[in-house]
Amino acid sequence: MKLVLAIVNKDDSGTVLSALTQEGFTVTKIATTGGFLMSGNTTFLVGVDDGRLDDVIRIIERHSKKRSQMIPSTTYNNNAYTSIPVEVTVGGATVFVLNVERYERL
Ligand code: 2BA
Repeated sequence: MKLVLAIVNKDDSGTVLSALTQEGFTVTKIATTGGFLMSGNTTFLVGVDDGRLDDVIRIIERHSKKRSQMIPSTTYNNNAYTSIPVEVTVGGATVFVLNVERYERL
């Protein structure tokens, strides 16, 4: 068994969640915050049998879009601070797959 930990843009989280539950996966959704942009994203925990791992990843991939985001960046030059927007590409999804040593529903 594996535990899939997937960080998804919060704008995609509704469609990712619906697709996973429709396909019969058990999902826990956590509201999280990215350390770089400091904006909200969503982390899904999905416990899955090894044989269905690729299905989970494919569903997350299908419903997570890449997007560009402008973020302010400040530089210091000639005794003055200048704010220059920088474009950052976010997503589609960041996925970690962990081995599960034990799974019990008590
Ligand atoms: P954030 O940390 O807010 O990062 C948002 C986006 O900013 C990232 O998109 C990446 O394109 C950019 N970024 C992050 N750190 C950067 C840096 N030091 N310099 C330049 N650009 C940087 P994604 O890679 O799609 O990541 C989206 C979110 O997934 C991240 O939000 C974070 O919450 C999570 N994440 C990504 N990689 C992770 C990792 N190795 N460990 C834990 N969480 C991760």
